[in-house]
Amino acid sequence: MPDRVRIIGSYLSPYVRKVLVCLHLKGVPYEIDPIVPFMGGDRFSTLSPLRRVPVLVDDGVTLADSTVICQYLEDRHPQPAVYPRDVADRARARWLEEFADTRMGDVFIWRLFNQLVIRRFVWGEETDRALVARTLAEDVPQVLGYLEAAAPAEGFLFRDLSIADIAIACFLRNAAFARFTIDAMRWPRTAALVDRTLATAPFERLRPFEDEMMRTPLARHREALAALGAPLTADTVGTATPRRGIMEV
Ligand SMILES: N[C@@H](CCC(=O)N[C@@H](CS)C(=O)NCC(=O)O)C(=O)O
Repeated sequence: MPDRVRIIGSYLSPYVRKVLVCLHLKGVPYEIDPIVPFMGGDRFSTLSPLRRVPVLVDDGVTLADSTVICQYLEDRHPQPAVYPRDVADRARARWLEEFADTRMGDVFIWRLFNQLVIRRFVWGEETDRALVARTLAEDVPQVLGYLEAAAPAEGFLFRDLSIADIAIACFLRNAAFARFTIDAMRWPRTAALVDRTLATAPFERLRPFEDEMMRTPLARHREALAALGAPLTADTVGTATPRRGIMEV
């Protein structure tokens, strides 16, 4: 359907979520092929050379990186803006988005979520408990300490909801899937900022699909999402057999 943006990627990916939240905020219609990247077939490799999600296909444009996609959406659909207007604030918002995508991705996805969810449910492997313990004791406090110094007492990081708040909250949503919540006594501003962000309409709209994915076996994801009325694509670039990723983390 050419008048709808096509997104490839699971509702459980924080990078996919970042893009979906931007689409909802901007009111851009989309359809989704909700695969986890490890289940992508050969067509997925063609669309996403790093075999990562999200992928956006729109009007002849194919993009395979959430940051590039969000900037494309901002250029295509400037209002409402998700990047601050002021040049310095816009740069700082992009930096916080980058911090979220790299450092928070490393800590919350590749260590916690990967160890506690992906390894078990995709690969049937044991969790590395020592790695999880070390991450919780050392890396998580460092990340949250950094965010606490940047977080506002009220409202969002740059007045209106921006890509910075969105990116940060996306990772904490996955952390919650791995049963992690921010200690609000120790990092009160960050905890409140994330709560405020996750309570916005776009995050709320996505929540039922995410929750359903967390309790549904991979093979039944599409069927379960269809029952909930998700805007699914008619076809999929997914297959039944998992493949290891091609990138070193
Ligand atoms: N820089 C990329 C990172 C995307 C990413 O790492 N996505 C994960 C899913 S949460 C993925 O596809 N992992 C599969 C792999 O790395 O093999 C972006 O912002 O889109």
